Amino acid sequence: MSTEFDLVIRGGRIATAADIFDADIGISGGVITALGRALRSGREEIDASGKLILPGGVDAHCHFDQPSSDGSVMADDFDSGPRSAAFGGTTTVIPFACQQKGQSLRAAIEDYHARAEGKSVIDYAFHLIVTDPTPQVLGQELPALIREGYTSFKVYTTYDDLKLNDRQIIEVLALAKREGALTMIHAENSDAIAWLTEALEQAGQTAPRFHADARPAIAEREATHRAISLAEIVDVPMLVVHVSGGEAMEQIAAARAKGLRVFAETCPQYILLTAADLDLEGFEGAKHICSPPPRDTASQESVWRGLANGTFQVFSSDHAPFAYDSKTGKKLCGDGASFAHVPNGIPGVETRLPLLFSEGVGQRRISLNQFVALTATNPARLYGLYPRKGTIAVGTDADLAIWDVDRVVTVSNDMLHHNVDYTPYEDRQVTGWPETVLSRGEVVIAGGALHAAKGRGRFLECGPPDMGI
Ligand code: DUC
Ligand code: ZN
Ligand code: ZN
Repeated sequence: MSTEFDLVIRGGRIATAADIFDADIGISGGVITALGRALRSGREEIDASGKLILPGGVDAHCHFDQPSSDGSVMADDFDSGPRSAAFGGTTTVIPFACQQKGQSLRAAIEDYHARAEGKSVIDYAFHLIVTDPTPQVLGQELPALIREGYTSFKVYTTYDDLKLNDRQIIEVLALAKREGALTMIHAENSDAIAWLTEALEQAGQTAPRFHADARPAIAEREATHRAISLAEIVDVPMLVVHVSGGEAMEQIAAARAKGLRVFAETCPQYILLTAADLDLEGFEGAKHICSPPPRDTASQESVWRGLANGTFQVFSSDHAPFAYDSKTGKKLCGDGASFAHVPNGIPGVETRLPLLFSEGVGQRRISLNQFVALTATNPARLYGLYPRKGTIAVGTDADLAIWDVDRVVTVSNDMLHHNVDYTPYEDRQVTGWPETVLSRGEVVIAGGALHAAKGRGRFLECGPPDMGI
């Protein structure tokens, strides 16, 4: 038997959520088998001197090939979405398998497995979206699926085809408590949004920018407070997704100060965009319609503070890819349609890590260790994939991103690999880019090109959430 490693990555600087150290990485069988200096040879070697080696990112909130009741079609499927993620330094994605009302959860999971089969270039797991928590779903299907590796699920307080009422949310939270799963919540007050939308449309205020007025921070704050209260009544941890600013953050911070285990996620759009980005020439603002909407510069500062002070545990993309110039995307109901008929969501799976690295670590708003925790380690822990994913240690999957921290890149949609016809971050300059990306020891991205086969990514069964972070 050869004593050589399959691969040695030599001379790099490694950062995890806890440490920064210089070491070679020995990889065999797709797993890190040694960390140390002057490791023996590998059948293949990568010279990483002068580079930074980070755990591959874990993007715990992205949508691929998810149908909507409005007939919109996502531009990315399980081929283009994960490939785009890999080009941006992410090696694990956790998209959603969304139950349609009236559909069994089992059927939803089978549907999404069929959509993903043979497509993804990196490993993937699924969160469920529970839209129809019938006694059958709560009593049998969900407990069985949790045991099979689907240990997290999202519930909505808004969108008619997705939302649950408070009683249903309580039932789902109680199930999560009984079975040791993690509930993620989209918190916006549906009735307030409906009333505001109607009033705006009646006044003829239908341009994309009015989307932000229809979904104000107060509506997010109220629903966040209510969701936290429901979780407190049930006495179970919960995670609030895509938090947009200070109003909702105050609710989360207050809950945590009381000792409640409320976790929180934020996304690039809440540190880099504002509602002003919805107010572009013509219909162009539709490119930035997502929910909750981006707020103002004070909100951006609040989110940065929350990333630095531990209010947020997770930084995800919420990649929800709708093409702009398309009858199945942002222009579903025509160029100039009311904001209320524009599919919600923006792309960002490839730009998530470089944007946070540059604006966060580069501008000294967060530490390098915090960057790794927010983008890889914490999501891996919360969603039951740690330590296999989300860190660099002996015994873990060799999912690695080798960064050139000095590389200056001007983001443009031409250089990205998603199937969307725009990026919200066009012309933004970043410093630092993941150059070489490995998944289970296999080079997936190098030299700006894809080196791995479509479909090599494996489905990951998630274990119990580790909520001790
Ligand atoms: N919620 C999401 O999680 N993603 C896109 C749009 C939305 O409302
Ligand atoms: Zn949501
Ligand atoms: Zn989302």
